[in-house]
Amino acid sequence: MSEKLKSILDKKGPIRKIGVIGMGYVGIPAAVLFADSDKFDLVYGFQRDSKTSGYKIDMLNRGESPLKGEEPGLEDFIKKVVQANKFRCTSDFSKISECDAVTLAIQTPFKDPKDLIPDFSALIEGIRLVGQNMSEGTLVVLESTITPGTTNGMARQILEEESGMKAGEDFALAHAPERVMVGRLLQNIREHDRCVGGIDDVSTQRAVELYSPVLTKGKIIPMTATAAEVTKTAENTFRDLQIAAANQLALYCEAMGINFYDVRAGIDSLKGEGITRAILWPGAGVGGHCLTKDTYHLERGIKTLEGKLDYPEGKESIFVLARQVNDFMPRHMFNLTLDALASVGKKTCDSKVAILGWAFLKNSDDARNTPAELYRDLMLEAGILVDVHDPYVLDYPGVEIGHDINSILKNADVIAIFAGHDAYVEYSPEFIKGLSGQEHPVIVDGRNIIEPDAFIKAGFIYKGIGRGDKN
Ligand code: SAJ
Repeated sequence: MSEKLKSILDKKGPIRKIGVIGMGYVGIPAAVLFADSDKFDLVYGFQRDSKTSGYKIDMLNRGESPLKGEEPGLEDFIKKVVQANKFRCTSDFSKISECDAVTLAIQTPFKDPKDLIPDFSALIEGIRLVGQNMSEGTLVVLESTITPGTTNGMARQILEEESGMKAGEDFALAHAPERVMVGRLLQNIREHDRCVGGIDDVSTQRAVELYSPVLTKGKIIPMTATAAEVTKTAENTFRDLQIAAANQLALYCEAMGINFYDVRAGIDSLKGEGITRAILWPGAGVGGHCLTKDTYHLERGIKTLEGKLDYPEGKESIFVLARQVNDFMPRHMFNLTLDALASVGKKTCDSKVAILGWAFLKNSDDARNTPAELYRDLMLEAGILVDVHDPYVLDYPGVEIGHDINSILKNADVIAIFAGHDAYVEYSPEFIKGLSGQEHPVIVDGRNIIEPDAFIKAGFIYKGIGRGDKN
């Protein structure tokens, strides 16, 4: 326990001013919830005034949300805290010096998963800006999902270099990983338990002071910074593993000519004490900014912490294998599509595919690492025309996103469902067939949202993930 840091914080008093770096899916809801708490006086949302994201600064200061998907309550909250003058968005990072606590919610993608090389450039730039501007006694919190060992390693080092101060003595440092999902950002922050891990007890306690006021149902789970890093990367890795298990079982069910969903209901029926089971859902693939990379952060943690791992010799990590199974699913959608086209004697070069749903999650505008991209690339390579529809995703680099379903479905030989948006559930076989103009259009359901028999009765060639009974 650093008495020095404790006395600095005691003199400084409670946290009143907060800085949140990174106005994205994590930073915006976090900032407005801090601002809405009467424990805190003012929250700065720090955003670089860049070509791609600078527009967010004025939007937020006008009380508008830059996030396009369904985010219940977020826009009202932004308006409320802006009108109450408790939240300001700025690109003036020198204001960090006024803050008692600064959180970083910046993307941590991987440059090359195979060699476990992360792209920490944006995070490092953010940490440098904090180090250059922070004052004595500031609490710095990393909310981004990071490789175990990063808080006490790289982050600490950069902050000490840039500030000339010592972590755990002159300033506090912690990791409090975000656990938000698009579509439920505010709810997740308030209702999920929050793991808070300091590099020392004083830092942990200061971070507990920061997060407690925003939790409604959730409770704080204090731990060490490294334990918090492993908790976050592992919980996403386990989710990815459970999805991979469902996908593998679905592929098996297809091969055996049975319905995965019957099997799932069967397995799910085993109830009772001591029986834990989470059979998740197979599908067209796993996208997003989290499950697609956190496994690699966990794997890299062993190296970063120079851990001595005892594991079956020459055997692949089941976590990495799970990644490969989930990354295979868009290719499986491609294989199902080719099988279906062949069954109606259609050549790929004369065919058109309509992809329904570019977002990686239903009813969201978030298309990061969307599984639909690999499928589209494979189709184009095979000489097939591809049109893409999504009601939420406005645009995407290198891909034209259509918003008029009539023109997207027009003359489509294949309809491939990649996101289960509510709008798509409403479309009847007659509506889709009418627009496709085909006698036997192909429909490939990657999210199990349509009723196979209704489409088969209407003359469709149906393919569905896990539907060995109908494919
Ligand atoms: N998916 C399936 N089958 C399933 C569940 C999901 O194929 O049964 C697919 C989805 O379609 C999507 C991808 O996986 O393409 C990811 O979906 P998700 O529901 O995991 O959404 P994320 O990645 O936004 O949220 C996860 C969550 N992690 C856990 O539940 C352990 C969320 O709580 C985290 O906050 C989030 O990652 C994050 O930010 O880390």
